This record gives sequence, C-alpha cells and structure tokens, in this order.
Amino acid sequence: MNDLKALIFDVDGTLANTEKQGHRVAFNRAFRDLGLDWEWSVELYGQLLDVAGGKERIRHYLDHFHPSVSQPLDTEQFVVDLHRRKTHHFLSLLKSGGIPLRSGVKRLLVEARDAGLSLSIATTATLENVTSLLETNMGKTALDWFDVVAAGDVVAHKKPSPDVYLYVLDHLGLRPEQCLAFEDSFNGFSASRAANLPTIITVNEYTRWQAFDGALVVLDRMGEAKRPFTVLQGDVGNARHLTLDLARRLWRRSTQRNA
Ligand code: XBP
Ligand code: MG
Repeated sequence: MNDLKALIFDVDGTLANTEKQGHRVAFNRAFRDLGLDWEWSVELYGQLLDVAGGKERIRHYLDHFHPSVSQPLDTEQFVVDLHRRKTHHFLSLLKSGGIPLRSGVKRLLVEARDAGLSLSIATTATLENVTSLLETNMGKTALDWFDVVAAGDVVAHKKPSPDVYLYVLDHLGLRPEQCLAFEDSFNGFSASRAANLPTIITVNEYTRWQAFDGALVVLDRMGEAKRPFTVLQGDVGNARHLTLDLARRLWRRSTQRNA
C-alpha cells in the first residue's frame, strides 16, 4: 500500500498572494526605472499571467502588445536587465513585510513536517524571490524545511510544462502517486497533472474562474478553524479547513481510485 511521502508546493498564488500587489507592482516600478511608459494594470496583468515566468512574460508583452520602445539592439539583454530590475523591486516589497503567507499555509507546513513528510517547492518564480518570501515569513532557516527547492530557470521549459515537477520527483526519488501537489492556477495544475501528481487547488482572485477538472479539490484558501475555506469543487465531508488529515484523506481517495 502506498503511503503519502511528500508535499510539493507551488509558490506564487499558493504559498502567498504575490501577484497583484507584488510582482505586478515590481514590474511597473522597473518600467519606470528604465524610462518606459508601460503600465501593467490589474486587468492586463491578469491576461499576462497566462504566460509563466517573468522574463517570458516581458517577451510575450513585447511580441504581442508592441509597446512603445525603440527596438533594443539586444532584446534578450534588454529583457534580462528589465527583469533584474523587477526582481530588485519585488525583493524590496518582500523585505518590507508586505507579502504574508496565505491563510493556513504555515500551519499545514508545520503539521506535515511534524508528521515526518518531505516538503518541496516547484515554482516558475526566480529562486531569490522564493528564498526571500520564505525567510521573511518563516525565519532565516526557512529553506531547511524543504528537501528540494526547484525554481525559475532550473528547467528550460516552465509551467504548464511538467518539467519542474519531474525535476522535484527525480531529486526526491519518489513516484508521483507517493506525493501531493498544491497549486493555484490552470498553468500550474496543467504542469502537476502532466506529472501525474494528485493536486489540491487553492484559487486566488486571478484564477478563481479557471478550469481544474481532475483536481482532488478546489478551495478558496487552506483556511483556519476560525477562517474556514469555501469548497468550489470536490467533496471534503464536514471539514472546514485544510488539515494534513484532510489532505491525506483526499490523497488516499485519489490513489485508491487510480490503483
Ligand atoms: C508564478 C510565475 C512567476 C511570477 C513572477 O510562479 O509565473 O513567473 O509571476 O516571478 P508559480 P518571476 O505560480 O509557478 O510560483 O518574475 O521571478 O518569474
Ligand atoms: Mg502559482
């Protein structure tokens, strides 16, 4: 009988709501630094989030929205420099304490670690963003909680490609059916599902209306006893927040169904 061995977490939108008031604001500050008259509104950014990866998102914007910029001699260097400026601003926002972990995340991490489960990260975001988010919210030893932290360019193909999840599974030496993934977006779920990982979804304001067919459950948050979740898809019995026990029950139901 398989047992649940590892939890694998997406970062942006799952561990913390980093996009609307974090990454988006950092991009706009970087545009101003470089004298660009670009402005990614909340609505436009929601469209651009269909492209995972900050550098990939800038390239997509250049190619598809033809913003006013004198054609840089070296587009790739332009994108790298702009993205570096953006990361600088995002790290400043994190350090100011402006981006907390989502409801229930820390509690679930503690429950899982106390139960001896392996914890890992599988994200499209830049590693230094992940490190800073975790250390700002969980202290200087935060990274020690995680056996594998797979971030950004560690794989050539970002989500919705499964590569970042396959990278984590390979480094853990585990099969997907021994693990449980946590995601927030269609792109992310496409990646975890392509890696055959049972997946729990916690949506956010950008992803609430996306399709998650095949997810174990779709929630609006992991929640707490005093701040229960809302179930958008799936059956959790009379549970009111995502405990390790509930996650295990959902995982077991899924692996028995697929056995
Ligand atoms: C979400 C992303 C990231 C962030 C921006 O990552 O697509 O690219 O939007 O971060 P995930 P960077 O949901 O997989 O955590 O600018 O560092 O890419
Ligand atoms: Mg995400």
